Amino acid sequence: MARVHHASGMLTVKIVYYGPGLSGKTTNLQVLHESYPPDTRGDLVKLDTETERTLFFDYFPASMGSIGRYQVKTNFFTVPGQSFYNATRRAVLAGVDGIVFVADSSAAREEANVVSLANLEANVVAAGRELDRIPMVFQWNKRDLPDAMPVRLMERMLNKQHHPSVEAVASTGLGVWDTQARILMQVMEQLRAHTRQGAARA
Ligand SMILES: Nc1nc2c(ncn2[C@@H]2O[C@H](COP(=O)(O)OP(=O)(O)O)[C@@H](O)[C@H]2O)c(=O)[nH]1
Ligand SMILES: [Mg+2]
Repeated sequence: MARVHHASGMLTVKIVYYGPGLSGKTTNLQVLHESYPPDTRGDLVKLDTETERTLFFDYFPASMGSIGRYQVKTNFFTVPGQSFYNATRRAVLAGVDGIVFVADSSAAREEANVVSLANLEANVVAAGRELDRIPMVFQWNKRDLPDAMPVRLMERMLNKQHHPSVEAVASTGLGVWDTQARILMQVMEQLRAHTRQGAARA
């Protein structure tokens, strides 16, 4: 959950980009990083192998300005998609506030999307949490591909809880900002709801 540091007035939120290998998670973070004004973002740390795949994860922090008396900072992460990096995925997911599932629209990656989503659910459950209670956005990426599956089909296959979804071509930047705006909106709504519940209990 989001960490509130009352003394310093800092609220820190963690967003994780999940999905199969090569679906466009690193590309999302690169575009997003460039979109934030330089004085609001920290360095983008990319740990890539020579095959362009993510070895561990990518990360950057950004300041969102203030909400009430709190300065909000968001840490954006990606996970490595390949099956053998599950320990890294679990570590990155710890304390996540919002998840963007970057699905590859290529028909050739249909199974890879399903496997990655099942892996996400298993890792969330292993951490003692429920996926249904974590804010989530689906991104249908690579809409430019000639073998892109119909969005209708992807919604039915992957988005059974009807989370918000965004069509994207991350390599051109299309949909990248909208995706993060939607996940941040959901995370903030959940935080507000928790704050209200806390106030009601007090
Ligand atoms: N055609 C197409 N290629 C994309 C798109 N987004 C990312 N890519 C490419 O897909 C490859 C894998 O992207 P990357 O961000 O490294 O995937 P990751 O493994 O999920 O981090 C790279 O060559 C990207 O340029 C897209 O929307 N359309
Ligand atoms: Mg990557």
